[in-house]
Amino acid sequence: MSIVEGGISGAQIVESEPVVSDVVIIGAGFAGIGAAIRLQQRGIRDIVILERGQRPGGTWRDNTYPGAACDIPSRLYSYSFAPNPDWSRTYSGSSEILGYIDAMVADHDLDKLIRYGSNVTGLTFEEEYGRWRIEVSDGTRYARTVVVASGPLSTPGFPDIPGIADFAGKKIHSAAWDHDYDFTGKRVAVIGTGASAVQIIPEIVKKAQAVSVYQRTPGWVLPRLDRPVADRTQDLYRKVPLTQKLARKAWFYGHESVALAVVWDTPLTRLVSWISKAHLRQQVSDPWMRRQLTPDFRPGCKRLLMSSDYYPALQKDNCTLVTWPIAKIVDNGIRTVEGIEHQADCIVFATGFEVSKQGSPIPIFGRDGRELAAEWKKGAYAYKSYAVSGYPNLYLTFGPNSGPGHNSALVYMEEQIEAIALTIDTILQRDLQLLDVRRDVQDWLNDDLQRRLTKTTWNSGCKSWYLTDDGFNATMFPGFATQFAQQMRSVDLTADFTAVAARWPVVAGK
Ligand code: N01
Repeated sequence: MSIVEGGISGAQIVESEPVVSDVVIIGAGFAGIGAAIRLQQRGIRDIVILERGQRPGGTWRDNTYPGAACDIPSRLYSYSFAPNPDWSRTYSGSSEILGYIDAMVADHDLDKLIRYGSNVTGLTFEEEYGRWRIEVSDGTRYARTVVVASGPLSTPGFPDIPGIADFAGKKIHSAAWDHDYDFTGKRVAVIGTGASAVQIIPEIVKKAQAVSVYQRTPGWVLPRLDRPVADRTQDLYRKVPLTQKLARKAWFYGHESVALAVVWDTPLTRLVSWISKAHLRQQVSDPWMRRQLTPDFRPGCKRLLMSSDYYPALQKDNCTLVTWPIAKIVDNGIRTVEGIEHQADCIVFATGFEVSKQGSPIPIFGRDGRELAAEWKKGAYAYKSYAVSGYPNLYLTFGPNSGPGHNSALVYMEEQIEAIALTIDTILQRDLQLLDVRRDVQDWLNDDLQRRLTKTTWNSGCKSWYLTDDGFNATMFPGFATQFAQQMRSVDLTADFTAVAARWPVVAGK
């Protein structure tokens, strides 16, 4: 790290200098909470968490649709620094996961750091002061460092289908469920057949009078082998924590091996499609329906779906699979292109999220007035997924190219959080005005990353939320989780960054 003298002298500081927090974290979901814990464990106390909602939990606070559960085993879909011996099932439901997040907040006394109802609308780096100005719904804040932990899957995405506003019945998005709506006796249309839909549909068919499922692209479905965790196993995990660590490791390496099948095209890819087709054959006897449900893209290109009750639900007497494309939504239902009008009392949109692969999640202005949204117009990029050149002292969780296709997102998140905590600790310890990634290093790493991505399954021709409309992959990491961990552990604050030392007294935050 080449440190140059900079900043302004103490004499230039005016009396009315605002309060500047050491760290502001945007979002109190898994990432924000995890970042706060690891920062605190490094002795950093002056942290404010800005959360636009009214409670912590992020995606698990919002996604409470019936059947919401994780499709990665809980032992692995949790932080290694916050092990939970009490998981009740292999794959926990959303309320249990939310309980886990609440427990972390309570155990680490984080509630006092969180400002609820605080929606961040803009970030501007004030270089002369080495701080970020943060526009929040209730005023302006300042921080020496910012962690953007708002998550890519936080804003419900409604499809661009004509007539959507004309529908006179009930509209529900999977990520904003209305628990007061009673599905009993209703005609329900479900649009989408992705990871959320395959969890919702089996629950809705239990209640509704009729369910029509609008499928645009069938996905690869694998059985989900969910089991309750035995009391004696939980006891063992409590009494001998090493056993829980080993169980997590076993799940981790089990998932790592899946990369060989879903990240690249290998003989194991054929094995996955064979297992999935066998699952389809076993669960669906009608050959025409099997054909409608058979994907025409490589397994892993879109997220693999894990469900043992989705196909049976589709075959219930009150369920219809509609594969004709939707022409428009009308006041009393959905019209498909062959001219049939399917009446519905309610439309469930299981259509995913507004993922900002191109723009930044919030307007962010860095050094010399540059704007992240403009720089990311053709697709987002960063240095090792967590920092962007020209935007010093600002760090991303789930940043560009940090998505896994085969392993737990929390494993990746944890590695990013460690890098973030190390970097922020360095800025504060050394009292740096700014620490900025070298552009040449960032470009070189991204060229290499994009070269590696061309060989992956995600770039093999299907359409998914991982890619921009132009096919740029700003979402996934082309490798094993082990390689991602290596990448994050090899963040080089000396060679890959430039630093400017502060020369003014730091104003303590509150
Ligand atoms: O959203 P999706 P999701 N007309 O984007 C369809 C995570 N997650 O909420 O495939 C008709 O996957 C669209 O069709 P197509 C996970 O990372 C995790 O299900 O584009 N259909 C698709 O079927 C996941 O990847 C868990 O042809 C339209 C569906 O809507 C991410 O969340 C559980 C349409 C959208 O599927 C998003 O999953 C659930 C249109 N105009 C979710 N527009 C875990 O367990 C869209 N569709 C961890």
